[in-house]
Amino acid sequence: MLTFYSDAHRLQHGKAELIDGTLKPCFENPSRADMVLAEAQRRFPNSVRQPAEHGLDPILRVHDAGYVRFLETAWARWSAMGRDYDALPKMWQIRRLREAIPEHVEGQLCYYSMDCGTPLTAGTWPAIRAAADVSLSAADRLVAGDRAAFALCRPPGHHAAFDYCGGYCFFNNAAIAAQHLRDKGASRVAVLDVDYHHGNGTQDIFYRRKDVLFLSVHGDPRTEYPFFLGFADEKGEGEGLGYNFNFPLAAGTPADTWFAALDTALAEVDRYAPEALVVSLGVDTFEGDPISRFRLRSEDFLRIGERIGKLHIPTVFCLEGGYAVEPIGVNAVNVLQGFESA
Ligand code: SP5
Ligand code: ZN
Repeated sequence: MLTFYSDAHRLQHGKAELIDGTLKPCFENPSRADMVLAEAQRRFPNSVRQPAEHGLDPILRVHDAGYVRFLETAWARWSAMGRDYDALPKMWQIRRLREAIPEHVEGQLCYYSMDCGTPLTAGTWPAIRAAADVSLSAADRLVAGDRAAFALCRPPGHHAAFDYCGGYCFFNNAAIAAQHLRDKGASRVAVLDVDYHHGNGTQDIFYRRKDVLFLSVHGDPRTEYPFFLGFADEKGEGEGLGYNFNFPLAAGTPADTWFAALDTALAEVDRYAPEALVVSLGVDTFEGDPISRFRLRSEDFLRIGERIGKLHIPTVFCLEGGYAVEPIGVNAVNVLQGFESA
């Protein structure tokens, strides 16, 4: 399968995130994509392509126009105040505070953010535009008739909702690809999220819709980030009721239990019979991940790909999390190879 990749990911290189009470070097950094690209080139020679520019329209199909405009203008407004360091929010519009959007860029940063682990930098805007183009270009391969494509997205996307960023994510690359596939004629699209963390952003975007099925296997939000979404009783709303599936698993869950949940999710995908599948491919389920607590080994990622491949649905893989940098390439590309061998 083809891999879509842009060097522009490097422009998103935050200095620090707030984690465990201190500012630490960002776990989500450019070396992650370097490792995945090197492994994709090694195992699938001559398979890497540049994305095509798609403009803002496909992004505005799933994101709020005010939020997109904020991301486009934020760095210029922040740096105009003489700040040459990354922007991080430090308060939230929590219970009983006013919902009005502030005028000041700092207030807007707080309004449009979910956490303080997602630095907005000088290069965020071009990097997230390129990541969206990467996922859109991969989706275009399915429209052209390919069975699968890999979007090597960075920064990741699945925590980004209709109108907020967080969890290292700004634009929801997987949701943008899923909507694009709908707009190009697929009547039903499924998004399967296997990242360690719940795909709260993707769930948010499609929660009231039945034309996009969302399923997520992830660490139980009672103890794991993002804490405030991802429970099993979130089933969708209105027309979308019955088209959202969450499979929260306790931190420490071993591979066999994880695969049982994956099989239940895959059975739901099969029942829905989508014309296309988007996989939010986080590999932070790996036993060696520094911020996550599942126990998958590198061989297990081959099995994930095999099981998804057995569905025989045209599939876009979008890279999400995975912070054990040395093995991230082997783990991610194992999924692709398992898919191709199925
Ligand atoms: C795309 C993605 O995987 N985003 C994940 C964002 C998670 N950010 C907060 C993680 C907090 C983990 N706390 C455990 C610290 C271990 N020392
Ligand atoms: Zn994750």
